[in-house]
Amino acid sequence: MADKVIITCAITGAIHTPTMSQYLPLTPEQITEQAIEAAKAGAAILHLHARDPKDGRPSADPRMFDQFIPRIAQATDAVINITTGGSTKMSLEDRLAYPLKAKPEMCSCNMGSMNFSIHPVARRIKDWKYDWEKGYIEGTEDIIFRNTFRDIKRILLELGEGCGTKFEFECYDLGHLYNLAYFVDEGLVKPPLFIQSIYGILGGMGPDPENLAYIRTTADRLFGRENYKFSILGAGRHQMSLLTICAIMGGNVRVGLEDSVYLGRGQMAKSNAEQVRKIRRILEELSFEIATPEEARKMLGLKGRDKVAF
Ligand code: KMH
Ligand code: ZN
Repeated sequence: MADKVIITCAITGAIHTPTMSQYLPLTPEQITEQAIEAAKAGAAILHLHARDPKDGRPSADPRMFDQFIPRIAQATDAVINITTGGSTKMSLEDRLAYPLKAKPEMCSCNMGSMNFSIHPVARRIKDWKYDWEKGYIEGTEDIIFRNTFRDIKRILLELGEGCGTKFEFECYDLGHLYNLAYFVDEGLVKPPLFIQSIYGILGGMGPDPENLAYIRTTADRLFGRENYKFSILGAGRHQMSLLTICAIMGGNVRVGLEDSVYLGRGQMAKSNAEQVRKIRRILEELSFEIATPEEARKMLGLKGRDKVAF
C-alpha cells in the first residue's frame, strides 16, 4: 500500500517581507494562530522561523521562539520542525542557538552553500512598509547562504547525535544529494532520511518537472527508495502544481507562506491553513490519504514529543 502523504507547512520563513503580504505572520501571536490553524487543516509538520514583532525582520533570538513554540506544542500534536537555516544573514552560531536549547524532534539542515536570491522582486515594489526591507531584499544579490561541510557536520553532531533531532534535508540542487550521501557514508546520517527538494529559488534548481524526476531517480540510486522519504517545495507560483506531481511520484509535500504568498494565480493566500486546505483537497481528490502527526513520526523515525525540551 502506498504511504500516506505528509503535509509540511512552513509558516513564515525569512524570504518574504511584510510588504509582500499583509497575511504573513510576524508576531508570536500571529505565528501561533496560523500554525495551529495549519495543523488543524492537516499539516503533520510545522516548519518554523521567528521574526521580530516590531517590524517583522527575521530573528534568531531564542526569546522570540520561546513566545510561540511552547504554545503551538501545547495546542497541537504536530511535529515541530525548527529552522537551522534562519536567514542568509545570520551566523551559524545564531542559527543554532534556539534549536540546541529546544532539542526538537526535527530541524531543517541545508545541504550546501549557494547563492540564494530574491533581489529581482525589489524592482516591482515601490512602497515598502518598513525601512529594513528594501536593503534586505536587494542585498540578497550579493549574499552567499553558507552551509559548508564543516557547518553541516556541526549541525549533525550537535543536534543530530547530541539531541536526537532528525532532519528535513533541504536540497536545492543535484549536488546537495551527493553531499547528503557523503554524510551517510561518514555514518553521521542514518535512515530513514527526509529529503526536502526545493525548486524555484534563484540560485538553485528551476521549477521544471524534469528536474523533479531527475532528483527522484538520483535519490533512489544514492540512498535506495526504502531508506528515504521524498518531499518537495516549489517556490512562488509553482507551488501547487509541483506538489501534485511529487505526490503522484510517491512523495510528500510542503506548503506555507515561507515558500509562496499566493494561493493561485494573482490571488494572495490569506493564511497558511488556506494553502494546506488547497493541497489537501487536490490530494484527496486524487485518492491520496493524508498522514497524521503520529503517522509522520513513524514514517520518519522521530524520537517523539516527550523527548523535546520545550
Ligand atoms: N525557505 C526554503 C526555501 C531553512 O529554514 O533552513 C528553505 C528553508 C531553509 O526552509
Ligand atoms: Zn525555513
